[in-house]
Amino acid sequence: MSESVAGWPAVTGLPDLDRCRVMGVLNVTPDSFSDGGRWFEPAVAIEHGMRLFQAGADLVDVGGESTRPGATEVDVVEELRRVIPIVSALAGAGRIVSIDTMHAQVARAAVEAGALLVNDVSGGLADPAMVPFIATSGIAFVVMHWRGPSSDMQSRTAYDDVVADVRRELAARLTAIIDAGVDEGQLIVDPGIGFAKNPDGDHNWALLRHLDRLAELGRPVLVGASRKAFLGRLLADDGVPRPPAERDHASSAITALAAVSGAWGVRVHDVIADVDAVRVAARFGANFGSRFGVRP
Ligand code: PMM
Repeated sequence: MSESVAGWPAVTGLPDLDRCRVMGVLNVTPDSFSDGGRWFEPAVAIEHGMRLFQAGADLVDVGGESTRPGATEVDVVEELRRVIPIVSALAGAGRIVSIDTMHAQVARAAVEAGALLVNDVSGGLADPAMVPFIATSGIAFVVMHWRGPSSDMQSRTAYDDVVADVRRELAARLTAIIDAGVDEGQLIVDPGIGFAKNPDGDHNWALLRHLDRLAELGRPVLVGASRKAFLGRLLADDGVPRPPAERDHASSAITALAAVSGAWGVRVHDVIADVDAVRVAARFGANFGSRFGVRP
């Protein structure tokens, strides 16, 4: 396995960086939990994507289907209509684009349009054609921890030990995906913060505290905690959860902690603050020798 300059395993087709990557979120949906509808018009979405890059995002994750708890599936034709013009425009401008989709057909079209990474919240489980496409294309692939569709994922939150169970389930996915012909170097893992995790947030906090256990799987770890409900609950005033758009400072604090803990990347909405958080963490981590797989 080749090593990147920072000690993280290299990922096929993606440039090396000596710090945690900042992946900006671009949801081209009418109904995502934190920014639904804001970037639904193509021209507005492209402009927002370019703004994320100008703010310092290393890559932008374009998604056309909301995965919030209770969300229903989007028709593939509609998903293609939403995301492909955006991927084409951003990739055509020489930027690194990731496609957030559970559909192989959308992943294929996005890769043809220039995407360098496929981010599948189902880890290849939702569409049987996804893993074969990843194997033949050789494209980088995010394998997120997933226990079932968003429509009923909150009924799948039983764990004996959430860190050990998520790690074991991710390891099983990696093995199955590699056995299906995908090269290990294509793979990134993600604990799936907020996906089939308990509503009070304990599962999410345990996973964030033990990113090192996930890093032991031998692949880079991506973390998507930005603006999620467990932060709204943490920051609740008089029992009323803080709304998504007011969770960015807490999200950036998680970015700094995740980066120091060895996260390869963070998937975030408020890119400017997170880029600064990553720079702080890189300096802080370097002082303490905290790098991927190495305990400070
Ligand atoms: N979370 C969301 C969507 N896509 N992808 C990865 N790899 N990890 C995540 O945690 C993740 C994801 C849901 O959040 P959003 O509605 O803000 O996009």
